[in-house]
Parts: sequence; C-alpha cells; structure tokens
Amino acid sequence: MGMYYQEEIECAPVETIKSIQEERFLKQVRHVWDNVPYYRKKMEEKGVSVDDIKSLSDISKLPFLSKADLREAYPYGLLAVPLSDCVRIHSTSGTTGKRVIAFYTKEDIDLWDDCAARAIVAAGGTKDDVCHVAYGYGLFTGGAGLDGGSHKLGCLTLPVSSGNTERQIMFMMDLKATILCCTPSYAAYIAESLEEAGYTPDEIPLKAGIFGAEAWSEEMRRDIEKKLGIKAYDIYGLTELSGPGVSFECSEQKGMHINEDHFYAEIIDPDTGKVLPEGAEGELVFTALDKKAFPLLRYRTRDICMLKRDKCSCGRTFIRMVKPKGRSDDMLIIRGVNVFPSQIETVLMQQGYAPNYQIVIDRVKNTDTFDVKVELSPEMFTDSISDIDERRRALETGIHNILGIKAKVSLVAPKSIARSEGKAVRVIDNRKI
Ligand code: DLL
Repeated sequence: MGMYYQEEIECAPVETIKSIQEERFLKQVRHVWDNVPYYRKKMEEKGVSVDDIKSLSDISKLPFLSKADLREAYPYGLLAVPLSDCVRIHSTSGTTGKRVIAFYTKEDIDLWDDCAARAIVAAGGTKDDVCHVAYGYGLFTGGAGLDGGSHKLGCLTLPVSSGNTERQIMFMMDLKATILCCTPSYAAYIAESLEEAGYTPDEIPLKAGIFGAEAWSEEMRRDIEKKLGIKAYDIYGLTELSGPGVSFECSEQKGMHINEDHFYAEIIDPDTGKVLPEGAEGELVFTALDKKAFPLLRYRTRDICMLKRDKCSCGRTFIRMVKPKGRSDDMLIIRGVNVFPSQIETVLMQQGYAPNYQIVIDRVKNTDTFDVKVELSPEMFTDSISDIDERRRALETGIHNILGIKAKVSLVAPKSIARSEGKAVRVIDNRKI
C-alpha cells in the first residue's frame, strides 16, 4: 500500500524524467509537424523545420500557441489524428468568443485518468475510499477528470456533479463520502450548508478534499479544512491540456507537482516571450508530451506562477508550480495597479470573513471606481452600527495595505451574495473603454 499511484515515475531520478521528456518531445514535434498543418505553417513562418529540433533545449525555437490560435483553428484545425480515432470532446467554460474545444483518443483519456489517480493517491486516497465528485459533469473537464481517476484507482465513485446542495449533503452523509472533489468556492458553500444543517466537523465523514479549477487563497484553504475537518489539496489543469491533473498537491502542500512525464512546463516573460530561469515569476507555458489527438506545443496558459525544483519530502521528484495567483486575464488593472481577486480574498479571510464577496468596478469621469461588497456573517450582523463601521474601515485599510490603492467597502447582509456551485464569479467590471 504505497502513497504513490505510479511510484516508479513519480519518484524517478530527475535525469530519468528528463530523458523521458526528451524522447517524448522529439516524437511529439514530429507527430505535430506531420499531422497539424496549422502548426507546421506557424513553424515555417518562424523559419523552423522539424529537423532543427534536436533536443528539448531547442524548444525555445518553436512558436507559441494561444487561445487565439485555438479559436482560429476551431473546430478541427489542431486535431492531429483522424476524427474516427477520437472518443471524447471537452470544452472550456469561457463566456466570450468561440468556445475552445479539445479532443481525446482512448489513450489520451487513459493517461489523463492516471494523472487524476495520482492526485487522489497524493491526497491519501486508496481503493477503499468513497470519492464524491461534485465538479460539474459534461463539457467541463472537472467531473469527467476526477471521475476517471477515481474509477481507475478503484474508489467507490459518487458522481453527484454540481448543484442541488441538499442532495449533495444527503449522499455525502448517508454514503460516508471520504474524499470531496469540487471547486474551492463550492466546497466553502457545502461547508457552510453542512454547518447550517447542524453538522460538526467530526460528524462529517470526509477526510480530504481535492479542490481546484480556480484560484483560491491559503486562508480559504485553512477555513475549509477547519469547517469540514479535512485536509484540502489543490489540483490544477486546463481543458486545452486535458483537464484536472496537469499538476496536483501532495501532503506537503507546498505547490503542485507537475506530471512531468506528460507535460513540459516553461515560465516566460508574458511581454517578450523570453524563457525565464527557474524560480522567476511569469506566464506558465505547457507542451503536451504524449497526447495524441490534441497535442499542443508551447501553449500559453496566461496563468501567472513560478516553478521550483527543490526536494519535496513527499518523495516525488516532479517539479512543483506554486499556486497560480490567477490568470493574467483575471487580473484587473484598477487605477493602473494590478489587482488579483485572490489578494482581496486574503484580506477578508485574515479578518475573519467567509469568502463571499464581489468586486464592482466602473469608470466615472475618467477615474476607476473600486467597490468591494463583503458579506457579514450572522454573528457580525448583530454588532452595533459603530462596530460594523469599524469593521468596514479595517477592511479598507487591509486592502489599501496589500494593493496600495483605496477601495470602497460595503458590508452586506448574510446570504446576500450568490453562492457558487462551480467557478465563482467575483468581479463585475462595468467599465466601457
Ligand atoms: O478548470 C480544469 C480543472 C477542473 C482543474 C477541476 C482543476 C479541477 P478550464 O475550465 O479550462 O479547466 O480552466 C483552466 O482554470 O488556466 C487556471 O486559470 C484556472 N485553474 C485551474 N486550476 C486552478 C488552480 C479547469 N488549482 C483555468 N488554481 C486555468 C488556480 C486554477 N487556478
């Protein structure tokens, strides 16, 4: 009974991992060159041929792919195998423009399931667990991804999908779910609902949670852990690369191990495209090393983060990525200052609030207005007006300290901000520029 799903690779010497990457990379570039005219043309435009790529260090010669390419090539332009070899399609939850879609062969799904199974085992899961999957099922990859990992590991899978929180709780309690998989914002909502239904953390059968698909703060993690009486693990992924399980957290909770046998990571300067040294903060770029149907090379995720290779006491040798602060396209520029919603969340949680908030931005007379609505807890709601005003000012100071700009905070009644069953929508940007 190991703590790893595939120990041999998860704990392989770095040189072994590097040589696997090298071999798969060269094969993959050839596969793409031969089968994806769209990318081949991009290579030719950059003056690179497949024969110029002799080792992994030549990767920087290759062109990047971005969401714009995926939209342009929609629907089949980046497909590298006959459609009849594909068994599944997933799509991003994007709301603007054409949705991005990704294709999978049977083999692609099989490798993806391995990645998700590694994440479940890293969270302490075994075949004896009851794995409650409350990520959405459907075009979104969350439900299918964790479901696949759970099956492969042999857990009893509860495919509840998202929504209908009362039913979630009934099944969780009756069927003694031990691992909860959903977005962190839905986990917070489920925790709140369990609390309201009168359950204490030690009555809740869960022992672990596997939460991802959106940025969440360390403070939010501690809060969910306390309320559910569990250890909460982060998981990362994106539709374009398969879905959840591109990287996953181990019990050290010090960043997510990237499944390096399948994904090669680079950090680049988002403005110049230059590759940055390990440890520098920048945009995360991934190359899928062995996916067959939709093999993206140098895909720009827009996620801002950092890589580190230092030794992890869990025994895994896969490089780790720190929690992404958010996508560069979630980043707000308010009065010229970069603001990530997760920074505001940190202030709220430090001052004892639940992560129920909304940021509203507008532009009045050429100046950005910056309003933050924060929900009071029922206990705080009974405070006197002067106490509430003091709370409001403390939040404004906290936000000013962390961002260097002033926000106007308003405290609103408990339950007045809509809860999320999937990825939370924290920002309303009314600026028309
Ligand atoms: O969110 C896949 C997924 C499902 C991951 C379930 C984890 C769990 P997309 O809808 O394509 O796929 O969105 C991908 O979500 O580029 C990040 O910006 C963000 N994201 C995903 N996981 C995390 C995380 C799924 N753990 C986009 N922390 C990515 C921060 C995350 N951001």
